[in-house]
Amino acid sequence: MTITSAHRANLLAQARAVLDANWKAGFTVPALRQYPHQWSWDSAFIAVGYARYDQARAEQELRSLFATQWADGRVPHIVFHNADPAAPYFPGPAFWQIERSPHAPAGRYSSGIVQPPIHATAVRHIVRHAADRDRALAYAAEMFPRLRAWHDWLYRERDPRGEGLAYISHPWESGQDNSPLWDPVLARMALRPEQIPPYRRADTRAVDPAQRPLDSDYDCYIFLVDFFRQRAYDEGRIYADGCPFVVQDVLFNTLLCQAEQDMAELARLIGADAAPFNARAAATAAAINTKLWDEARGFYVDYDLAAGLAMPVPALAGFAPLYAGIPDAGRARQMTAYLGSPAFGFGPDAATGYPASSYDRNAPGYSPRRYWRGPTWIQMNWLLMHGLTAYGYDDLAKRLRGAIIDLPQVGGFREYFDPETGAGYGAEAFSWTAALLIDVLNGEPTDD
Ligand code: 2M8
Repeated sequence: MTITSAHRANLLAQARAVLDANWKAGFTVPALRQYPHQWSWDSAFIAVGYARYDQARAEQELRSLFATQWADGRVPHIVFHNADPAAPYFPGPAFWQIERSPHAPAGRYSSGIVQPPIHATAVRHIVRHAADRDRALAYAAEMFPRLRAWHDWLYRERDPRGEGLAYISHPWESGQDNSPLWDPVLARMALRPEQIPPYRRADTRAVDPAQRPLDSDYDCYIFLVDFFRQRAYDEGRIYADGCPFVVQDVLFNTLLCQAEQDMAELARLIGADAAPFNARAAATAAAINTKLWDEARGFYVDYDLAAGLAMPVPALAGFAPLYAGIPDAGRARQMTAYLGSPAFGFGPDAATGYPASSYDRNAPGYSPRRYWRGPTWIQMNWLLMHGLTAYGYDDLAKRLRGAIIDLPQVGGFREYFDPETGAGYGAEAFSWTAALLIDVLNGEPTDD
């Protein structure tokens, strides 16, 4: 699976054009119509792409995100660069009301929840590929205290029992909004209409509702935001008052574990102490291995802290620990036996489609087009591709790399893809699809 240099140059130009169109003089929106603000983990993936050809933009992308970091260290999942954004997105600043929190930065606007912590990983990537290494090291030193405060917040505010696992308190915090992972937790919430504040969705104007979450999912999302703002985004109160969504998520903690490993490396590069980061990474890896491993199923499962229950749902995210080197070789073998099957779009021939579907194709509630309930996502492929390569599963890694390169050509630079046909769904001209294609193509050999 090699491509000619002319073909590669053409794809790179298309991908850069997507990022140029989404660049807003200082940050990049995930997609112009659907997501017209700055998202936390999107910006990290986008910086990974910029790092390959525009170091200044890569640096600026995360600098602008962290400019709205809260005084307590949290990095909000959306930054609104205007108080009253003209672009329709719901919920906007008027709904989040972050000014209720004493920790929210004055005169800035954001959501009050977070997303997976992959930012230190992105900064390390910027340093690794920097054209100007001295400047990149100065940048790492500039970002280092902010990244540390962010991780400190997660371990301080989201790990009340000191287990080494940070919990998430909203499906949006997982990045996988309507994954079947959350179905049992949301069903248990059993909301009454009077508990849900009035609201109107904006996400189904530009995208077919059949490719988006259900209204009943949105009711839960909005109820939770209301629950948080009523408690001034005070994590202690939110937890003590019985927040119904408290989940120790595999993907989130895997990315935290890898980010702590990357902090250790950044510390070494700038002459700081790496030991505390290595210690936290090891504690989180151990906790993932003890608490979240499901021996019978052969993959990792989330834990519902509110109900005290393991969540054995066959989502692709259950294989994420490969990315941070968490499973031993035996577990990796067990995991790849299932992951590398037609259930996730791997199979003996191309007829099985485009791996890896975000959810087992044979499991109840699978949909090839409804967002996080089956479609293939480029950033999940990118994470797993790295994990599988590190464990020596080169054939599976190659399939994922192939899908990252093929899908934008088959379905366009879309947000997600039909794992069976490659058709593109969701937002058009989607930034991380372009950014991670750029990253992968830079490591791809050409046949001329
Ligand atoms: C999606 O989530 C947002 C809410 O944060 C939404 O649906 O409005 C998710 O796919 C998430 O992972 C992503 O960061 C965001 C922007 O691309 O969109």
